[in-house]
Amino acid sequence: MANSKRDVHVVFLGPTGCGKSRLCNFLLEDDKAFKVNASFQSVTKGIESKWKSINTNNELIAFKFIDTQGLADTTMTNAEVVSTVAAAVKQDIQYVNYFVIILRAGRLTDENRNALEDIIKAFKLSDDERKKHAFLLLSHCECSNQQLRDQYEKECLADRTLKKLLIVRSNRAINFQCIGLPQPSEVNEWMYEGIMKWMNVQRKGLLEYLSKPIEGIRPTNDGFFENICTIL
Ligand SMILES: Nc1nc2c(ncn2[C@@H]2O[C@H](COP(=O)(O)OP(=O)(O)OP(=O)(O)O)[C@@H](O)[C@H]2O)c(=O)[nH]1
Ligand SMILES: [Mg+2]
Repeated sequence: MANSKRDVHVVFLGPTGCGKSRLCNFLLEDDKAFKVNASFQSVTKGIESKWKSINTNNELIAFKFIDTQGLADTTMTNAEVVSTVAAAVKQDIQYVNYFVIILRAGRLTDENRNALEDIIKAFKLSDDERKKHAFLLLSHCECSNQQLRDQYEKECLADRTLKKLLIVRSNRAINFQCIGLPQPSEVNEWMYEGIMKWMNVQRKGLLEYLSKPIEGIRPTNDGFFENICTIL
């Protein structure tokens, strides 16, 4: 039995098709929770959210995962998407514990860079205090070995946009992770076992990070939420 209970609200943001809905479904352990599709236009519209409770270290954590509409889409400007998403998030929850920013590993296109700059600006994520609420994930890394994942991390730390989000300790980005979440039905049968195993390792690592209360945060304007979250 858990001794205490805590709500953790996590908002997933990123360019269209980067894998936000796929990641939410994976964390929810429900492939049908949110619609996932390879499409040029944003599949998710506005926001969608779902709860999942997880018992860790004598604490029951009720996660609210908030999937959002992708930026850099062909039908709406980034400014329109950001304001639609921000308004919907504010209506849905009173505070955000973590903003998970997802990007497909590989070269950063101008469109995706602009989308990230707009996200960082809209939610003030380059601010030293707010950065503690940001987590950068590179998706589509299921075939990348440790050396390549380390190289991606270095490239992100050197990138003029991505480095604004990252918290660095001993030359490592602590709020960063590479993930690979192909649909199990599409995985090459020779690689299936290994990829499935790695997926479970990733789920555990990410949920552990998101479960940790954020330390050193100044109380927010009303003090009601103490030091674990931020007001939008
Ligand atoms: N191989 C691989 N495919 C992935 C990964 N993440 C997502 N995909 C696939 O990429 C496509 C787009 O994923 P979605 O989760 O729908 O992307 P999204 O960010 O929610 O897109 P929008 O809702 O349009 O903004 C789907 O076909 C997913 O199965 C990954 O890490 N590896
Ligand atoms: Mg989606």
